[in-house]
Amino acid sequence: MRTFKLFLIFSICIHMAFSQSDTNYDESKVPLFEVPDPLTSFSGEKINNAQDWARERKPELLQFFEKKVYGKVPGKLDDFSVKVLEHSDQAINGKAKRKQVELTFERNSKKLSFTILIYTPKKVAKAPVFLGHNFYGNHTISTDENVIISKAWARNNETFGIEENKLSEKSRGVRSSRWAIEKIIDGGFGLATIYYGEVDPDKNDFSDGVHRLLYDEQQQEPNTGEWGSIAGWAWGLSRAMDYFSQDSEIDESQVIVFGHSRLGKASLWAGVTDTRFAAVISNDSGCGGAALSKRRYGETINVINNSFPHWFCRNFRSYNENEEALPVDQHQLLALIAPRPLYVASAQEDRWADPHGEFLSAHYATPVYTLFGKEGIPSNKMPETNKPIQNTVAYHVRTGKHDVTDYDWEQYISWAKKFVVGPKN
Ligand code: GTR
Repeated sequence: MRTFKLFLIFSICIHMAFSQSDTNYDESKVPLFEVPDPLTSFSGEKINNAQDWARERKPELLQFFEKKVYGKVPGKLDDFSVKVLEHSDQAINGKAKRKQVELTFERNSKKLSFTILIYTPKKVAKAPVFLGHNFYGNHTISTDENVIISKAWARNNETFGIEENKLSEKSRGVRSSRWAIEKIIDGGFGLATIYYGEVDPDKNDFSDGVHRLLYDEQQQEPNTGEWGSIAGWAWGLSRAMDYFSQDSEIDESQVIVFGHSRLGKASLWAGVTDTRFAAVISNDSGCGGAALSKRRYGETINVINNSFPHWFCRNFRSYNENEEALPVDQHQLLALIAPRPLYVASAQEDRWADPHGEFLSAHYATPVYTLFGKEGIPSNKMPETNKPIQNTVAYHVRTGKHDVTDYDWEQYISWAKKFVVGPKN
């Protein structure tokens, strides 16, 4: 166990804790806390090898995060029908194939469909693929005019021309800057993406989206301890993985699950719960993602549970303003991905997501990677901005804001070539 030698200053106005004015951005005010040891079990037993980790420690940690943080999926929902809505061999300047595949799930006379937009490089017969949700519809990730516009509910956004919660032509390509498709294709990777609102609309309303397919009669919302939206989005990523196993153009053993911000929280949870994902990327995932909760820097558990009551399971609320009671922290979530490659990325100006807390989390997950003979983030000293550390666990903090940039993708591509596709370390 290690202790931060930092001072604790109590917030005077606990009741106001979810207003941003109370947000702590001062490193010297980060509370003193012990970092829970990933290699000591809840009963105090020391874990010394990969077998004991897999047999004893990994299951109890996984169970904790499932019961107390993200929530349990209350049943199986993995039968689906597949419909190829559109495909072409002439995408991305003739370098890629495009496919739009709709998966449909049915349960208790309720239906859910979502569409995966897939680009694969023509030069690779069976491509490794980056898979991630997008925030505003598949048609926003590029100017490709053949991408089908989702009919699902979307958050209004004046800048993107999204009104009355409907997506339209006006928003085509508005998020192109976040998806370096050409670089991905040129790098020999495919890209698959899903509009997360088709899996579960991002609002505090459990009458729509995937959750309702698993309700008992009369049930209106998940029970305490059952899945919130993050687990719902992670579920969608796993179903895309199911589909990939039947698509001959995709190498299902080389799928890298990716996500930004709330969708980075979802990619982490998907990577933890579904070991078929070969590697995991968290881009600026922050609180409830890669960042250590006990630091209470930037967004806190109380703030996130009050702003987004539908993201986590209700049990997580017992840690509002009560991080010291948590027997775990998010570095142990990261450790659950071991020995698979993991990339944690931050942005310098994204203080809300606590870049330092994201870095430390990757560092404190490292002893578990070491058990497997893999290299993590050995030093507790944060690297300079724009100086990535790329081992099986990788980390960078780049200049700029909360976003996904070409710089981020360039790092992910070069790292994935080495640790996912290339000779495994
Ligand atoms: C913020 C939220 C963050 C992060 C972000 C995003 O409002 O507080 O945890 O998820 O949204 O997803 O862009």
